[in-house]
Amino acid sequence: MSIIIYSYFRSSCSARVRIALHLKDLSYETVPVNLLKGEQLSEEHRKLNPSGSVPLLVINAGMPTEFKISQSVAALEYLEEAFPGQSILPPASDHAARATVRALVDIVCCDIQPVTNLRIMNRVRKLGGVAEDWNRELMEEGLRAYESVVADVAGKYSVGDTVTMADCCLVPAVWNAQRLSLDIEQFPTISRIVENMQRLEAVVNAHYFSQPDTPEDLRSGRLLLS
Ligand SMILES: N[C@@H](CCC(=O)N[C@@H](CS)C(=O)NCC(=O)O)C(=O)O
Repeated sequence: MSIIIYSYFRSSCSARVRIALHLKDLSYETVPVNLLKGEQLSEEHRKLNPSGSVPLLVINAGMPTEFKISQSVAALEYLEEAFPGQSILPPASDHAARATVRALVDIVCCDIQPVTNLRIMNRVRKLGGVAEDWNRELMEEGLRAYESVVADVAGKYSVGDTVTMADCCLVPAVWNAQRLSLDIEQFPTISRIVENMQRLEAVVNAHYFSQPDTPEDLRSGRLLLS
């Protein structure tokens, strides 16, 4: 079996899936798609992923069973179901905890990322707006909601003391917010969770600045295991 991820080093949606792949100790190949060059919108990429985005996960379990997953949350759910290893959801019997994890995933993946995506930033600019301000405000609002939920349920990570897919989604969202100089310390629980996550090898390996397509001048900013 082989796993290929079409990915861009600084894509938060790709990083979610990379973190999960590493947590589950799965080896994979990266095919870089340069979002700044618009490669995601090429006919060739759209044939693979009609949404014109990354990540795209291609699972080849031997012909003719190759299949593609073109949405990152579906990819996380697939990895959880298909590969036992380290679980990224609470036990199936804990319905409440699973629902909380999924609600947190949705805060990031429905309320924050889609409205701050590159294609939206480009549209905001076209309409005369300042895309960075737009993004900062929406990220702050979304992370505030995340903080209120985790303030009640977090342990070492977002829901208790075990890493879940919520954490896989949170960490890259915070990296993006930090890039726009959003003060993350205003969210003490999120700050603690991210600090704990960044101690994991899986997160270090999935970091923006350690990818095959990371430009040389950014590699020195990669996370290091502490
Ligand atoms: N709902 C999709 C969103 C994917 C997405 O928007 N990916 C971003 C990178 S994080 C992208 O490819 N953006 C390119 C663009 O906006 O043109 C998922 O979760 O996979």
